[in-house]
Amino acid sequence: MCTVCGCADGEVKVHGHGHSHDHGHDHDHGHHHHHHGHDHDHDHGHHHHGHDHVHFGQGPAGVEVPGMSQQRLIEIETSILAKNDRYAEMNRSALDAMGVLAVNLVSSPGSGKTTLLCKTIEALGNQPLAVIEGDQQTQNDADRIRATGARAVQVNTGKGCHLDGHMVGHALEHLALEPASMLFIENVGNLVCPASFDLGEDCKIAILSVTEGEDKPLKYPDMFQAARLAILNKVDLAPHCDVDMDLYETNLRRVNPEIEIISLSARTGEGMEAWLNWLRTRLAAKQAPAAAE
Ligand SMILES: Nc1nc2c(ncn2[C@@H]2O[C@H](COP(=O)(O)OP(=O)(O)OP(=O)(O)O)[C@@H](O)[C@H]2O)c(=O)[nH]1
Ligand SMILES: [Mg+2]
Repeated sequence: MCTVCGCADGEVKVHGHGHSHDHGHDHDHGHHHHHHGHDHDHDHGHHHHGHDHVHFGQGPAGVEVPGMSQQRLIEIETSILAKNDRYAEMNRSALDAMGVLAVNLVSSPGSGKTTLLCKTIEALGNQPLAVIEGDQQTQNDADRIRATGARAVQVNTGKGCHLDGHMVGHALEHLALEPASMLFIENVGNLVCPASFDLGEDCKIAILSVTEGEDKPLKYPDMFQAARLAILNKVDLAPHCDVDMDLYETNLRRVNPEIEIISLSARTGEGMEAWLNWLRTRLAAKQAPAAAE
């Protein structure tokens, strides 16, 4: 049970280049279900709001687990995230040292992350890059990436609902990253849990397709607060779906006034140039500190 995201966690398998390894690693977050707080002080911190509204996220921990105190939940979450952050910092140091731009693509399932990546890889031409694909099961997405000619490692999280710093560290061992390359990390499709986990990336990019509904930033604020850029994908479908593009932007900025927004269609290519320029600018900025030395 992962109290950071409130979900059950599982083991990881790292698959690379056609052969599969079952690393029997210790996963820190796989152990904490043994730490049941046997203190019987149940925090019934959920709040009833007026009519027909029960809110379980209003205690200090922001989540409730039956039988655990809010204090215990905070201790567990702090410990999990502290361990994750150590792995993430190791990844970040290694990536920074090579001037690699690493972006963490987060979204609900099916928003178009892999489609966008395939189109991006084709458009970037000879730009050195690599991809880490996160999914609970299957190598489908890594296969789709490899079909473009790019290097890809598939990480299967099993019952896990997000990539973490430790998984990405092992995936990096399978990728001989070139200096000044781009690393795209496609997270498990999930608008909740991946928001909490630093992978050592430069930034998170939230993909939101126009068919998902304008209220999604308001319903899943953590994800959109954690993201530096929001991509509004599938704009080709907007005329068919009665969507209000301005309302998408208004709601994104309500939860994150700093967020950058690019609207595009991975299918038709509309808006792709703005996205490619965004990537090239971020990669150049990544080289700047070394150049200034
Ligand atoms: N019309 C339209 N369809 C798109 C666009 N981008 C992706 N799709 C379609 O959306 C579906 C899901 O796309 P994927 O790229 O698999 O989405 P994903 O986010 O990688 O999905 P998961 O990895 O399963 O979370 C596919 O049928 C794509 O062809 C787009 O810009 N326009
Ligand atoms: Mg995908």
